[in-house]
Amino acid sequence: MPYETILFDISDRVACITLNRPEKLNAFTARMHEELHEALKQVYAGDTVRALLITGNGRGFCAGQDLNERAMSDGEAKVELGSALEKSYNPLVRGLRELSMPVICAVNGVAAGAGCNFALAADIVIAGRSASFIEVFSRIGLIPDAGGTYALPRLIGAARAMALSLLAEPISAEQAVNWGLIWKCVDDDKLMSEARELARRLAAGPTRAYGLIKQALNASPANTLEQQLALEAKLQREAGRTADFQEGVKAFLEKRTPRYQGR
Ligand code: T3D
Repeated sequence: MPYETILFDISDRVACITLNRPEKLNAFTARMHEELHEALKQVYAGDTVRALLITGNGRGFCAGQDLNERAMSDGEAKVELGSALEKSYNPLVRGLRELSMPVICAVNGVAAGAGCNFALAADIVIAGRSASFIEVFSRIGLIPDAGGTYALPRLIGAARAMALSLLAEPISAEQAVNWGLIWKCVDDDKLMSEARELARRLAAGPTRAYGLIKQALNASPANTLEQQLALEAKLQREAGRTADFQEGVKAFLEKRTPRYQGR
């Protein structure tokens, strides 16, 4: 599929998806969802990719759903948004959360609505200092979707999640770091070099273990201590069987840098 709304490339075992509708702050369209689905399929399928980096082109990261696709004249049948979510946003968020490799999101500008929650579905979010995050939904009479009502209270607590969602006010990248919404904020001109460096570092790491770490931490909020201990034992059993674990121990004992194969 030739991409019109995203850029996609793979180098140094890192796949990079760049949302590419800069004139509309990279708002999601149906076409963009199709292309993201296709690109993620390529990431899943290839055994060369060991980390995924996501960013946006231009001054915005993503302004959420393109509202031109939701314009309704009086009397016109309303779009069935539940189905729209099931078809596009939900698989997208699930796809990132379940991807068995690290997903890094470099937020280069405003991240609004589903654009904000798409970013928060990544494993590590790093933002440029001028970026902002807005749970903009209630401004147009909607609720946070794309996993926002899941991620927000878990990341920043119930009080902040509620106020952000009800008030739909932007928060700066620095505030997002202070609240624990994202990992890090850097100067705008350093964003892509830092994010790429991070992605390359993770792509050279023990990929299977990273996938298992994601599984363990993503399951944690719903589990009791007993369930989580059992899950850790199950996943550590798997990690202990990988060639990377063997290499990690060997490299430690030989006092050298490990050479992980991702298996
Ligand atoms: O529908 C479903 O499937 C359910 C799922 C919904 C998920 C959602 O994401 S709902 C929320 C949708 N998003 C919004 O409501 C955000 C709308 N945008 C804004 O509020 C503002 O653009 C921002 C706060 C994000 C940024 O403001 P600012 O002043 O920096 O930029 P701007 O001038 O408003 O936008 C620049 C251009 O992008 C402008 O186009 P123009 O006038 O220059 O041709 C603007 O219309 C366009 N744009 C920005 N956001 C969207 C958009 N066009 C279409 N849809 C957008 N979401």
